[in-house]
Amino acid sequence: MLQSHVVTISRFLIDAERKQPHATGAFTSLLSDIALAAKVIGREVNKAGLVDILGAAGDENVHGEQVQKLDVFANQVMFRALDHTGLVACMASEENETFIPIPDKFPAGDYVVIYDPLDGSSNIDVNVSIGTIFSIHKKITDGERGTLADCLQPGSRQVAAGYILYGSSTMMVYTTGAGVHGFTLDPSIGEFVLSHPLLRFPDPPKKVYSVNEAYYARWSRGQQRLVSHLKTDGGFGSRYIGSLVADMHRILLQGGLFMYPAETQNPQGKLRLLYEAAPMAMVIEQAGGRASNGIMDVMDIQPESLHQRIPLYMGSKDFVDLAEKMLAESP
Ligand code: AHM
Ligand code: MG
Repeated sequence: MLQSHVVTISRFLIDAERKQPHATGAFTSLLSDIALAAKVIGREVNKAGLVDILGAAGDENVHGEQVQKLDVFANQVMFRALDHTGLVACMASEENETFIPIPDKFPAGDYVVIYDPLDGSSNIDVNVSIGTIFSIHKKITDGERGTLADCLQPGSRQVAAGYILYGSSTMMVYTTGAGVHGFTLDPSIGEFVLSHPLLRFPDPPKKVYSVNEAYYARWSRGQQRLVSHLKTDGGFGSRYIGSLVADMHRILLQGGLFMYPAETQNPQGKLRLLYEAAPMAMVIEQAGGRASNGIMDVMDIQPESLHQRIPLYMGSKDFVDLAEKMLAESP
């Protein structure tokens, strides 16, 4: 029996829509479509360990069907959940080199959806949590259909952003600019239910930093000093999963500092502005934290290309402030 206090994501979205006098329902529909894609991707992620039994990627499974790589599958699911809706002007995906127009056979809409369909996918084989990240903008060009320029907008112009974490449970966390809300998938009813309303970074935060310290020798002097300070005088502990959504989700719930700095082999770091940094930054700021490239707010960076990378410092505000200060002292 459905307990009376259970709030599904659909109900939550409809309640939020009712509070907006001019809402058309488009936005509610868009987020519902993403939630549906998340359930489909989550179902396949949960079966990933069965790949030896059912067939590996590129093989035929026991049913004689071709088995797809999970990140390719997730990319298609996101696209197909949104392409026909008439709500989307164009899309961009970390898996596609160029921006993705809406097929001519479908009407186009006002929203631009940018996503990383399966971030951390190298963790799939070892059963570690992975995630989907999404970012939504309004189209800014005049044409009927979206263009590359519509995708290259700074994070501050996002109208919504969020992520789905495929972990010990599947969670969808998003913001539309009025706080951050988390929903946990109840597999018994197949619904995301509100489990973390109005998420805020804890105060005081847990002193934990999250970085791939194996790159220490390739960091700037400032970055080396920062991490040395955190673990000695700062009294920080360390946790690094190597899966952005999982690392960031932990930091959102407990506090801490996530870093993917510049290093000599990757002078702009590894993570991508549009697919990873900007959407995470919107969630983080809405939860009272900060996201920076070490010099300025991620949300203020004007993207120059679809797959642009940036160094990334995100988490509890005081820790990101400290990182910026120490990086400026010895660049
Ligand atoms: P991907 O987009 O190819 O999956 O790479 C992104 C992932 C992030 O989830 C994670 O924060 C980072 O790569 C880890 O990189 P590294 O192995 O260099 O520490
Ligand atoms: Mg990624």
